[in-house]
Amino acid sequence: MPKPIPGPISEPVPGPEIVVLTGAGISAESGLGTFRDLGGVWTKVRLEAVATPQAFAADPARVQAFYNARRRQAQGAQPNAAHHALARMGRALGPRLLLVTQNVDDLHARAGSQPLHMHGSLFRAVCTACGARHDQRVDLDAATACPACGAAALRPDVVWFGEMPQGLDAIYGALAQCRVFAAIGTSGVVYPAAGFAQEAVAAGARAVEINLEATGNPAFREHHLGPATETVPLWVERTLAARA
Ligand code: BJW
Ligand code: ZN
Repeated sequence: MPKPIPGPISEPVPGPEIVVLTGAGISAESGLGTFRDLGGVWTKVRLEAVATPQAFAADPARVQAFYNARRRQAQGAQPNAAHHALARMGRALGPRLLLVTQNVDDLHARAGSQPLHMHGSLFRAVCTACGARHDQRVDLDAATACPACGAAALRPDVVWFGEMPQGLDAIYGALAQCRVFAAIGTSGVVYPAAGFAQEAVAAGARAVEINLEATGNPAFREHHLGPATETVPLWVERTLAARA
């Protein structure tokens, strides 16, 4: 019997050791409002009127105006010490860190990270006619033509209630193998992100909460409470030092 010829030996590709999930709280000190805190976005505008596919079908101009204003506001904001600390962590860990954000602003990218935007981005548009995605830096309206197919059918590439978040396969793959899961500045009320801590803990990870105040999710065994610009840089330095 001929011996099987061994194939090339391939090194296993290292997966993320640390998964970080960020929410609106990380951008609060950059001047961008959160959703559910006092004075937050959903205390001023009914989410059903702007953040569902039904709202867009009923009143596209209103929804476009809401996101045009949010895009302009994000453009006027600057990344803060928490965004910069996570970018430093990304440079130190490379593929061993997966940074997932629920935020649609671009402050992580401007600090030097390449986050997975699970709720989309204000700086992309998607065509409802052909599905093409495009960079979007300026206001959108009903007349804006899709550069791919020419249809006036662009919408912000953000994930509304009832729509499927983006990148879930990569996220659940990382949650299944990470050692540490950290949630930063998120209230943990919107699913599926609200279930990530439990998912990671069930797979053997330690879940860390970094927030102004504890959210009460029992999956978190470690809490760093205070403003993100203070807690995140400290947590990043400690975490990197512990690995060195
Ligand atoms: C600081 C700080 C400082 C302040 N330092 N911290 C019933 C039960 C369960 C689920 C459902 C249900 N009915 C419907 C659902 C599903 C629904 C859902 O979860 N609804 C709940 C509200 C009940 N989810 C969906 O529809 C999602 N899709 C979906 O589920 O698809 C099906 C599916 C099935 C199975 C598997 C996978 C998928 C889509 C959700 C889309 C959410 N979209 C939005 C809008 C995006 C565009 C936009 O920006 O306009 O995403 S809503 C809004 O909430 C936005 C945010 O990303 C998201 C989360 O908010 P976040 O970031 O947590 O902000 P806040 O304001 O809530 O919290 C801020 C936190 O920061 C607080 O904790 C503060 O303490 C803290 N903080 N300052 C540190 N300086
Ligand atoms: Zn198109």
